[in-house]
Amino acid sequence: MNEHNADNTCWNCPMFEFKGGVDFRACGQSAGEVEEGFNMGSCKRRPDLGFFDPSSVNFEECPEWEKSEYGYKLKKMKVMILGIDGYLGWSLALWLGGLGYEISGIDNYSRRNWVKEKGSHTIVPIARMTQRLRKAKEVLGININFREINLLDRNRLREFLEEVKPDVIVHYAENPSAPYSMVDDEHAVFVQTNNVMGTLRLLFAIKDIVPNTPLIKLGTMGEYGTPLTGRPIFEGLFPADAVLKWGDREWSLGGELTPRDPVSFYHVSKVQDTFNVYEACKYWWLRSYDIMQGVIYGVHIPAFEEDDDLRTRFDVDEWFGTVINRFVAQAIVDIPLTLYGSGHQKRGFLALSDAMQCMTRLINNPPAPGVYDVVNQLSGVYSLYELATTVAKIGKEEFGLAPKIQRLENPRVEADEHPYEAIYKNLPDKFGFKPNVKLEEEIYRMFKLLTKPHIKARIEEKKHVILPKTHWSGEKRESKVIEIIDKF
Ligand code: USQ
Repeated sequence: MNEHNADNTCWNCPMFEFKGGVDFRACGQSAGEVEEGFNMGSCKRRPDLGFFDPSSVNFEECPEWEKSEYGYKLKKMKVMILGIDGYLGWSLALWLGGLGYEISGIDNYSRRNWVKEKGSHTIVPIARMTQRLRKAKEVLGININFREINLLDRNRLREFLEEVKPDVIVHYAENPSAPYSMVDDEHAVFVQTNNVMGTLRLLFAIKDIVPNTPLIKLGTMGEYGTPLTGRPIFEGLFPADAVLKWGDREWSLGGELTPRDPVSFYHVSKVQDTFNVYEACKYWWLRSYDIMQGVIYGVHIPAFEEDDDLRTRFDVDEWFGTVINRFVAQAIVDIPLTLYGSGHQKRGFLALSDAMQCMTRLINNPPAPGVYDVVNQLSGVYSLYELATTVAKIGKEEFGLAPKIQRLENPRVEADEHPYEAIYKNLPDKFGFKPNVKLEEEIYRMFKLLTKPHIKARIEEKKHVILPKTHWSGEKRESKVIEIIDKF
């Protein structure tokens, strides 16, 4: 079968260095006099080719790109993961390391500290970074070039980029919690400063040091909100044939950014990032995929099974736990599953290992210079009620538990009755993504791991930080129970 990225050319490859005078700008303005041979350049890996037209070589023909399970991949591609100590960052490091990518990364351990601030800990124990790195090398043969760096530390970030000169950058280094951003003004200001300014620092550093290096940036489906008209949630940009109709006039909307309606100050930070990344691609011809990721769940990638010190973190507290992960933990320690509001809210979801597959496929398909593109990264849409009952049934039938569901007064401000038509075609259609993990299968795996006595004990120990107390109104109190459901 033809690999989905076989026809990509040197336009997409970060090894290609343009000769200069090229005008990639999205706005289409001329850069002035364009010298002859403007679309020529050379290859960093194959200097013997001299100057050539980037359209003349494709991935299938290039010996630097080899066939892999996820399309053609650049040999020994250097991937830098920002936020490598987190739930996703650590998983991606091991996943890609196992596939032969060269891994580097930064982190300042802030996730560990934020969870500590809540009085919680990761339910699945994780090792210190030195031990993680040692085990990755000993057990999996993966060398990770790690540096403790805060993304906002301009000089150290730049030094590390200079040292590594990555072929692609994955940016996970943000505070990911909606409730954390809604605690008070200190937290809201922190989240927006940390996330938005960190990304802005990064964009300038890429422009100055590695302008050919694609940025794969983690955004969120929560940027879009839940449009009550039921209009489809497109992938970041309107499709070419979308029109705006007003009175008897009509305009094309094709290619414009779609409206955003974020659902917390955290989600607002992601919207701001979207604009900053979009602008950077326009002004400086940077290249980026902005990933509108759904809620991730799960505990599994194959590397985790090799050694307990290789596992990734797993949070279930009210700030950092996400909904499916929390439900499973709640079922295990007899807390009725906390369904906020009506429970009819719909969201997009994706299992951890499917998220890793998506990232690999995006990395293997670098965007061309100046390209800002968006993918909605999810594999299914569920209502929260459906999820709660699925978790409860598996807990009951497979693990002998007696879970209940509690409908709670919603601490958040969000629509709980709404249409939801998320479009998520780019990853399967353009990048060849095929979800491998079924919801029930991953929930089963989660139960299996979390019911181990030492892990169950760690949930018990933090039972007091599971119920939501952070209201979008600013109040700090438990939510009232509206209904207990024990039949499903
Ligand atoms: N919810 C419950 N019960 C709970 C926790 C949450 O009913 O115990 C509900 C929330 O009200 C919300 C939905 O579940 O309607 C999702 O909440 P969540 O806490 O699992 O996820 P969210 O706050 O949306 O944020 C998470 C990640 C964030 C990412 C986002 C993707 O923390 O970093 O951006 O998922 S998305 O939801 O698609 O925006």
